[in-house]
Amino acid sequence: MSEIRTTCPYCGVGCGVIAQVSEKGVNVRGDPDHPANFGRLCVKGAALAETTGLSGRLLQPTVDGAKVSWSQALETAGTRLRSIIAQHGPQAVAFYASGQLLTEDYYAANKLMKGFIGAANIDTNSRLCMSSAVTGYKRALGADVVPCSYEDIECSDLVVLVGSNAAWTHPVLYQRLVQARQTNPLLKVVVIDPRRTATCDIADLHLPLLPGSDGGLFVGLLNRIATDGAALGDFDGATETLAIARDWDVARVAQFCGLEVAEVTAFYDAFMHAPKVVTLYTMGINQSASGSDKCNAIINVHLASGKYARAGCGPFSLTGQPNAMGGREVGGLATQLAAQMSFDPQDLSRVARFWGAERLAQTPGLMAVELFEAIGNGKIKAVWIMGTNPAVSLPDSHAVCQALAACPLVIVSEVVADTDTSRYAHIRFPAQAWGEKNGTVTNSERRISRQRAFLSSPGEARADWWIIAQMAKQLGFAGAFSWQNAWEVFCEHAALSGFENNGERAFDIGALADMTPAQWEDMTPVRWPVSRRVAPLNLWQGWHANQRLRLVPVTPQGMTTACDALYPLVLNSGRIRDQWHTMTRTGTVSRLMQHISEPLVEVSPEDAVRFQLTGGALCRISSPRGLMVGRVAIQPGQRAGSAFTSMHWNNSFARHGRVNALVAPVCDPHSGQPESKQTAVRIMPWQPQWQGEMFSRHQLTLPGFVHWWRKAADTVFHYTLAGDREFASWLCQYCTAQGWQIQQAYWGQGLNILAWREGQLMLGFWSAATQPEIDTVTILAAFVRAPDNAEMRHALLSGKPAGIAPDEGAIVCSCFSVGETAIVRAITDGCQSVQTLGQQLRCGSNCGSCIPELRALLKQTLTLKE
Ligand SMILES: Nc1nc2c(c(=O)[nH]1)N[C@H]1C(S)=C(S)[C@@H](COP(=O)(O)OP(=O)(O)OC[C@H]3O[C@@H](n4cnc5c(=O)[nH]c(N)nc54)[C@H](O)[C@@H]3O)O[C@H]1N2
Ligand SMILES: Nc1nc2c(c(=O)[nH]1)N[C@H]1C(S)=C(S)[C@@H](COP(=O)(O)OP(=O)(O)OC[C@H]3O[C@@H](n4cnc5c(=O)[nH]c(N)nc54)[C@H](O)[C@@H]3O)O[C@H]1N2
Ligand code: SF4
Ligand SMILES: [Mo]
Repeated sequence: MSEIRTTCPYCGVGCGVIAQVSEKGVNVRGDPDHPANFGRLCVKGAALAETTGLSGRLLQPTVDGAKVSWSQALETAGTRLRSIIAQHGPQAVAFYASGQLLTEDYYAANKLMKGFIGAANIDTNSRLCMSSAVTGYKRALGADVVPCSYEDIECSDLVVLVGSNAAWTHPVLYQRLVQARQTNPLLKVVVIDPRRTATCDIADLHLPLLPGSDGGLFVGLLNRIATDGAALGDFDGATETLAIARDWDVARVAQFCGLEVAEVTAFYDAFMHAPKVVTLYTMGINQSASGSDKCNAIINVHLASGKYARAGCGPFSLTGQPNAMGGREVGGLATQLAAQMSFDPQDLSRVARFWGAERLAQTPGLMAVELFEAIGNGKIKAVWIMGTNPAVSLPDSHAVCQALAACPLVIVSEVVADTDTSRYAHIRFPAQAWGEKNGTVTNSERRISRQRAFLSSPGEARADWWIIAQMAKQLGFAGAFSWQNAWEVFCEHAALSGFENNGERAFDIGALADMTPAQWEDMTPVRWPVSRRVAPLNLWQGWHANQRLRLVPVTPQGMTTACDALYPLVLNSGRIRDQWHTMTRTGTVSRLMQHISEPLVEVSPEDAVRFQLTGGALCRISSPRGLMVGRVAIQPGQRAGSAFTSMHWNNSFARHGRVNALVAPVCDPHSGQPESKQTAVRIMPWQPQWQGEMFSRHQLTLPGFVHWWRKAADTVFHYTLAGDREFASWLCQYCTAQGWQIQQAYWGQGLNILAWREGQLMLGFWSAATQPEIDTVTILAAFVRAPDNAEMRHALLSGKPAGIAPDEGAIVCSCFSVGETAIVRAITDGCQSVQTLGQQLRCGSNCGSCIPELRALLKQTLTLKE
């Protein structure tokens, strides 16, 4: 049995993982020595072993739908790319990469595109995620430097979480905060979010501000700091910045943000009185048409108050993806050069000399949304997409899909065979997945960790950097891409960061360039800089030419979208606890689907009345761009006038599940980041003619008139269905065509169907006027071992055979599969705290992500009991 230390491939916390491989399979646990997590894992990390199976994987290259060898695929891709470049020039080519690639992959892609193809049209999904934060830091500090570490959070007096649902999205870091609060009861927590999230569980103060209004809140705070006597003259831009802030008194802020004056004052007092403050900010701030200004409004208050560059202080943008930071380091964004350099003449010359590149791109390239617009209008004729699923994650999905459908050459590097994006690919390259690949990632606190392979590569899967290097050879650049392994790529990247760097450039890991292969193998997590010069980061000097930090004048802006009588509601979108983005990996693990298995649309009780919505019923949400179907969840923590849904569902897991079908491509003018969090929509109840649940041994292509969601189940495919047209005849025809025997019966208001092949249950369908209540456990058991006699088969047809275990309810604790029913029962029977629930049922005793929900159930059930 071997044990390998590696890093979790999900969020930017960057937890260390120990993977064990034995005859029994893969087992993972948290690495107790990793400084990001000290042994903890959240539920997604803990379920990593379940994602290492090969079902659904892309294992062989394909060209125009046919499986081919690597040499055929590379040759065809090379010929087609060369011909497009020869005819239309390098600007007709684009790469669209991802913060989920390893640093080595990312470095290789950036080098090929900017240095050798000779255009800077390489952008990444980090444009949808971190680019406002990058702009914020660069404008204030002169470089993209995150000036905080996780320890700062633990030793602070006040932690402000703004636009972050860290309890669900950075769970291990959140648990570190929970623990710090237990050790230090004086540590206070403020959460700023239009909705009451699980993160609010530990908040001393929650400000449910109007969507998009954060700029006003922080500009008003700067006014308070100045009024209380801070010396703002120490910064460039102070006069202009303060001139605007002076107009933002508490009354104006309260009105702009839709908050009470007392709430705003309470926050300002807490900030002023706490000697040390860390502000954590993520997508509620970045994903906005004024996202970079909001980032600077936050940085401004930390600089002006001096709560910066010392332990327990600072403006801390948390990265989302495991290697968003690595992407920023290698210059993966179209607006940067490699090693965090810019397009100024000195940097251009330096990079060109280092690479030996004769046609290095001289100007920035197109940013994500512009890039897909350019594909749509035919300016870009070839795009290579690696490690991201833009058909789901970019705004205005229909336009993105149309653009891809019309693009003469779409290449996709993927680990999964079928995604919404790869359906448009002419050429598909199979990439190594987590557990198979080697390289480095950098987490939110600038800590570089190794990802190490512990599984051999299945089929024809190859490392992403290798695929890029092979393509470089096809295009005639073999000499500059002759690496034999990821270590060589990393050393080149490290050397470039230290090349002619006397401290002018913050990103310097030059000292790592000399690592031997053995040292690289044993590399332990390290925060940059790791320079050859002994020089720590001088955060007070920054990296502007005049060595002064800047306050950036911010005029607060609300959201861009305007609600009106037709589209009266603001739709907010984000993450749920147990899913990762477009679900290609987490969506197939049944344990991770038990918490929330459908696209829920959370509305306030007021809006439920206003729009005649019933909790648990279906609804349609639409904007001028598109439509989405979800299930209504009435949430008192939801601000009236806005609704929330997740960003995860897509055409591989649902019909009409993509939230980005509704979102307009409105972007921040400085960072190019789209406003994914605020879209004006209309919401309507949908009462279909019938609703059904279906389990099938095979994946089905359902007819267009049926609405469906696919859910992970262990042995079979589970679909939730609904429709306005009769479906049973289609289904019977399908089963008959397979040669299966059909058993059907009208049951209540619905029709139920079972299909058998030689005594084996192949498919089961249960329908009703509303969602049919069925016993999933028994049904799944019937797929493993078919009922022995006709009576039991008939009972199965009812969907709720008698004498079976009661329904678990929604799974609250995914680590130990503990359902709501059991938890409520335990509380009714006397459990009064999260601890006793943990002792009795084990729930909440592993990763702790479900503790906010356990607390909510305790509160709710104990109140009912009283
Ligand atoms: N479980 C899980 N975890 C993840 C991911 C995942 O897919 N699943 N993805 C990772 C990635 S790439 C990222 S970027 C991070 C994102 O991490 P987060 O940013 O924490 O996640 P989101 O749910 O996108 O949005 C955070 C919050 O912003 C709030 N918000 C919306 N509008 C506003 C506003 O105007 N003002 C304020 N103050 N708040 C607002 C939303 O209500 C939401 O609660 O998560 C990472 N972690
Ligand atoms: N409305 C709305 N839209 C959003 C957001 C939002 O909050 N609201 N959030 C935005 C944010 S912050 C982000 S980060 C994006 C995320 O959106 P995406 O990046 O599009 O989502 P993923 O599902 O993570 O896509 C990663 C793809 O890479 C594949 N993959 C995994 N590992 C590898 C590998 O090693 N190599 C290769 N070649 N492929 C691999 C996966 O199978 C998957 O298809 O979505 C953005 N879109
Ligand atoms: S907190 Fe993030 S990095 Fe850590 S185990 Fe969970 S998903 Fe992985
Ligand atoms: Mo992200």
